[in-house]
Amino acid sequence: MPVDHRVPIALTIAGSDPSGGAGLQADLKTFHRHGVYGASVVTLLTVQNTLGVTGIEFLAPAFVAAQCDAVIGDLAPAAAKTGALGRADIIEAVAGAVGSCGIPLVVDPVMFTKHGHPILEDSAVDALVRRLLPLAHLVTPNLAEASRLAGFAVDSPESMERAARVIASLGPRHVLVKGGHREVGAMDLLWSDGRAHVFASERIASTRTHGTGCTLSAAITARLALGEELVAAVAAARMFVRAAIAGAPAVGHGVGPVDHFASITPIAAAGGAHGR
Ligand code: PXL
Repeated sequence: MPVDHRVPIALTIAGSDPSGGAGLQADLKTFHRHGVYGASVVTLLTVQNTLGVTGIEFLAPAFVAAQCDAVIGDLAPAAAKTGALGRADIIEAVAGAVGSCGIPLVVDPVMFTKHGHPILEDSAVDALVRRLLPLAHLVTPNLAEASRLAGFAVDSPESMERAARVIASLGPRHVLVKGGHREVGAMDLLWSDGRAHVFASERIASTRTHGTGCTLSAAITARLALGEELVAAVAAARMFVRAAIAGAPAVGHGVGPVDHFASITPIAAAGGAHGR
């Protein structure tokens, strides 16, 4: 007999990393670790391992849109995120498919992989800004992405806040500028409802950091699907990624993945405590 219980559902719209550390594979593992049922719409395929990316192939925009429609129409996810989108026409297709569905959308504006391989065509940044950022509940740029979106160098706490304000003016409700690539410490800045929340932590020295950005935005999305409020979700998702970096397993010969088995903080749910 099937058990008739409901499970929170989260959707990722992202690229595939066959080595399993980043992209939609990291998102699904992170959703699962949070007790959330994960669905995934594929936008592009990479040939990739921990040593780098050697190939990329894009799916047809209409095929991406059809996947979104199929999953959203049937499963009604409680939250969604986007990862690597690749090209302007895929962004247009995704924006068209998710625009009217009212699901809180976390946009990870992925532009490059850890090895510096472009995963968003330069010409697609304009489509990202025009079509996707206005739909975003939260956008999560790292320093390089924040610089590109804001149009000036972002390399200090002061410029992170300035960039967050500029990016917020492009339409997203909340902006998380991730400072993890600064050498001096892991400081992230969340611009939310007209004020800055600063999250500062000691930097963890590790070369196993493949997929940290994907894992962070997926953890936030999972927590939103569970009914957690945004600031609490960001704080707890950061802790998950820190634990995942600290416990990263030995996988592959290059920049290895983080530990998707890391412990999660219980959900501080406003609505539905899920208790896993
Ligand atoms: O972490 C960014 C990212 C997103 N999506 C895919 C990736 C990567 C980084 O490697 O491979 C598919």
